Amino acid sequence: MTKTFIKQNNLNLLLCLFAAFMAFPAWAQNPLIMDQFTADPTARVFNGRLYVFPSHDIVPPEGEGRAEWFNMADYHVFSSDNLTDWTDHGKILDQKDVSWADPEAYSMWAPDAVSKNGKYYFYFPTRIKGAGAGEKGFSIGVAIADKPDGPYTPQPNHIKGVEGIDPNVFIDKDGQAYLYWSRGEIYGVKLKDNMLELDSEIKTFEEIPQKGHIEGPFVFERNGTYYMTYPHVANNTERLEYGTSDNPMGPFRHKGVIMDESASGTWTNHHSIVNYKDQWYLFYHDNDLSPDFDKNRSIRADILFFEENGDIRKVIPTKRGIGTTSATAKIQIDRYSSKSNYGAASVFLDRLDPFKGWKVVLNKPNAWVRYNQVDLGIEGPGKVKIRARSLSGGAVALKLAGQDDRGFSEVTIQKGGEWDVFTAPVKNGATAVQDLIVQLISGDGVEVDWVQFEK
Ligand code: FUB
Repeated sequence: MTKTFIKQNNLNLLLCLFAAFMAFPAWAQNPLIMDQFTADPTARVFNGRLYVFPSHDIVPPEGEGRAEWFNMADYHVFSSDNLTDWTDHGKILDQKDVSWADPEAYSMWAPDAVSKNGKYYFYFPTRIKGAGAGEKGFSIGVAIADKPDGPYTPQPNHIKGVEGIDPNVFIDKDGQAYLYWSRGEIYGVKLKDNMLELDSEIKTFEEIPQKGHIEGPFVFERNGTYYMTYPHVANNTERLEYGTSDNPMGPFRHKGVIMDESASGTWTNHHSIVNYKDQWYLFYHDNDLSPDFDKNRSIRADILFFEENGDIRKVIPTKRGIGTTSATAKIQIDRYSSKSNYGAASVFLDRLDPFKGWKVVLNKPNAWVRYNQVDLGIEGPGKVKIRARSLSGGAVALKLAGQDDRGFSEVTIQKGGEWDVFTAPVKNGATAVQDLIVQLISGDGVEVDWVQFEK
């Protein structure tokens, strides 16, 4: 991983310089962001656009930060209006810009952002200057902006009376704002209209599980029910759980699990739940771009459904994620929705550099992967390009879900073993939003990086 770490540091520097001048597009699928580590995503809808405020895990400069631990110096904000194309608006706050914070703590942990009275309030935890180590040294600060993507001006002091991490602000329908946070337990309090000061006694939610680490509260309301959701270690690592109440200050009745422990073994999870264009989504994180170190995380998103009685249906993490992919984009079929249970796998293009992404390996007769929600347009494409390689040569068929013949295109991958782009014509009739299947139809093995359609 050393090479990856050095590359990541250089990349961070370049990104900061670049971001200072312009916003630029990021990637889609899971993980959502492919050019830097991101964690603890809070998704919010402002002015019809979805914004994500994550933490920004980094590998700190030599001799700084804390080895083998979370290291975060700043925050970026990302946004999208189609959940596929993400814009990185660049850095919105740095530990060095916060006068009350330890500028060398690398502890800009999980944030939140809300809008009130035409302003944007960004809540972030970090370590207080001179407070020493450990969660006890943390408080929560606020930075204010006129636009969701900043510039944000931090308040000169942290919120008086708050010690802890993982701020979450919920504004009820009557305009009352509540601040929740964690430090061993979950706490909540009313906020004054200025969004900067406490306006009630602090309540400890003792009804929420007391055994096993708990943090990261996220409260939202749906149909008059208040959902308190949080990561909790019931067994080995954090899983996402929730309780409900008819009052934002509880008591909350424990209801169940939203997402099981991560299959990767990543110890933390941290999430938010948002409704965008009439669909609910769960934003969370895992260690996709850092398989050997779970403190360098990557944000993900998947669709979330409610049962008729208001219960949350468990979310199964996917590679495919959310949003529709244009057929004319490089479709990363290694982020598949499903695959045959034989001869199909997603593996890194370069194990030493996860930021290069993945490829699909098809190496058993008829092995396939399926990638949902590809927009082929009204007229449909005329040609397909595939970046692929095969030692002994082979061919893949492109099919639409439900097509049982050889599909609407067949692409021959010449024998050789070097990566190349292979093209083939596409039959008429492949139009609209469809689920795409890529299937091995001849040869012993083919690796595919991406698929892209053209007119
Ligand atoms: O990102 C640092 C910490 O890890 C967060 O504050 C926690 O919620 C956990 O995700």
